Amino acid sequence: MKTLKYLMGAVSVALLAGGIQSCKPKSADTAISGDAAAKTYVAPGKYDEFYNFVSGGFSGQLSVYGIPSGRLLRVIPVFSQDPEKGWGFSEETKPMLNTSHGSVPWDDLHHVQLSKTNGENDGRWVFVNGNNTPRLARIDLKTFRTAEILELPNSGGNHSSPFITENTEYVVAGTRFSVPLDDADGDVPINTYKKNFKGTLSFVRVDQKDGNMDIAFQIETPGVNFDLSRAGKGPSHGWFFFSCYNTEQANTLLEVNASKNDKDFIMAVNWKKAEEYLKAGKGKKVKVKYAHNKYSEVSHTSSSEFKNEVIVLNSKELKDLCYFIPCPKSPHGIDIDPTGEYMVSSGKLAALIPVFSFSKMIKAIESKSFEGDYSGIPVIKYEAALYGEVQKPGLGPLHTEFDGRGNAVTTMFVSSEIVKWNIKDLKVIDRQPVYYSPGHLMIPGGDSKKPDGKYLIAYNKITKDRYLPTGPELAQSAQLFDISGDKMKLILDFPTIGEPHYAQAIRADKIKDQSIKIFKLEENKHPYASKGEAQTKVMRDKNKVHVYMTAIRSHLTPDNIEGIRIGDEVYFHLTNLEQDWDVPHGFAVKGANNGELLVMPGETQTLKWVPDRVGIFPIYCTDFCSALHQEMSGYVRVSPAGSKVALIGNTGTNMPAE
Ligand code: K7E
Ligand code: CUA
Repeated sequence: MKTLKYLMGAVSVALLAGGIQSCKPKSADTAISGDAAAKTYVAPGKYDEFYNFVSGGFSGQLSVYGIPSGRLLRVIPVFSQDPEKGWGFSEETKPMLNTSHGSVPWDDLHHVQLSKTNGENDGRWVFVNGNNTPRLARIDLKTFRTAEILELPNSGGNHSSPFITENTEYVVAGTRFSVPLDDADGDVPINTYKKNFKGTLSFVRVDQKDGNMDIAFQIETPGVNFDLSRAGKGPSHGWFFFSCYNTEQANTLLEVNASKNDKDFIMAVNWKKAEEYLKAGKGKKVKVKYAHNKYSEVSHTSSSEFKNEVIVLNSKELKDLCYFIPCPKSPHGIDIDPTGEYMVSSGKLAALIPVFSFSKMIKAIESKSFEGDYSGIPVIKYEAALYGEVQKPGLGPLHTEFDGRGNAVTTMFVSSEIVKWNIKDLKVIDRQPVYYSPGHLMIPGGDSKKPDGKYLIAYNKITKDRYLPTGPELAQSAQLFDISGDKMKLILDFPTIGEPHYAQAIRADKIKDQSIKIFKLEENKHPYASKGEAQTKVMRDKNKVHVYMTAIRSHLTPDNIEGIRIGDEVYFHLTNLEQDWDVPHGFAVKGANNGELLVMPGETQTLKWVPDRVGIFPIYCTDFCSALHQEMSGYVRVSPAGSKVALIGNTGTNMPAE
């Protein structure tokens, strides 16, 4: 971010010299309207109007906030182990973090996409991206849990991801960093970037019944950096648009070397055409290795499958598949308005916002209004695709959302403001300061055909003086605006977890009634489930000991276990027998190296424990479940290797004293 500021220094000096106002934020107090508290107050016992799904950035998780209250409702673990939920610690969830590199228990999550039907949020799933070790995840909105994680081969930095088509046909992911493809010899000098490095765009098919993802095909592109993308909709359905930077193909000191070209590109991809090429067998099979992890809410277990092939279409060889549109200057985003006709791109180093017209782009392609090609791909003339430019919008435009009333709102990173402008006449209507340096912004449904233009949230990168100091690190600040009137009004600040990038929100009534409350015990297909205390037991299989255990208020069965020996691997398979909403039980054993469990009603989860010394080890429930929660405990006796102590597991029956 320092880099951007440094570069923007030059731009802003030039702008100031030209008489354009630099928009220093006013003081915080002046920006708040008098009725703000009433607008965000959700009385105790009342529900919020929207669920807001917010990326957790470097935390690798997704958080859910109620809007307008800004209350944190839940953190959904996705790409990182989570001690609050046991995610990645239980034997059942460990496979979800598998990749071709082994277990990767921490990633960087940037973008959030609600599933869509007819271009509107439908409340089935949320898709998110793992930015570092390229992965996509699908979260099921019945359970608010991660149901599937798919690794992406031939990718390095899964940033322009995950963006979805109008009916969730595809989840699409473009690589940020170009790299040699996985089947090429990657042991090449870095300065052979231009020759050896390639980009890829992955089109991942989504099964409409169960949401399962599968890589349908990838498109190999020239080596540039893909930053963000959006699907067309309505008239532009069938096309996908990606913003690209580093068209200079620099491999070092990108802050200078990738900022040389006056224009970079938007890449327009005709994915309907790609489907035709795929059908016609024009793809090339490429050897790769990637993990595909799925969680089942029936067996309460997950599994990893390793796959080793993808089909790649070549953007250079296959005609009419990809086109470039020049776009000033290192664009960070591309956003398509609700009608599907206007494409807004924000060059973060540009002093204007270009708006492209889909219909003009199609005409330009038909009439071959090209200015040449880039690595064999036609480059459409800028003016031929341009609808117009928003002049003097502010400094450092990044991301745009739409209010459904013909307006767009764009974040200005450098001038720390959000700017509302009209899509038709491209005139700025309103600008409001934010504190400070906004990245993404979010209007519920703001990327869909039907935005819910009542609220807007700016996700700011720099918090500085907004909250009480908490040492060198401060929670990132989100700011809620009422945008129902002509002027956008700041009504709430709230802190977020991790660094929020994109977020999406949906009306609560589209989700809340489908949210499940318990897992039905009789439907539990976990191989080690105990569906009643009568089914609990302790079984030895060589050095593996399986403890079939249950939890119900307020005891564990068994709670006295003997006959464990040094050298054993002990598996505690804990089934929560409760069939009541919101009564989890937890499990912990002293000395366990890999954490604890948290088990939902009707569910079974497993903790693996390898005792390292002889002695008595307490076990207990970690979730304060009842008045006698403190009594919900027991002991495990560990004896030396070769000991003759009998293997037993009891609750409430004492053996005769020795
Ligand atoms: Cu933060 Cu979408 Cu990764 Cu812009 S990106 S801010
Ligand atoms: Cu169960 Cu505390």
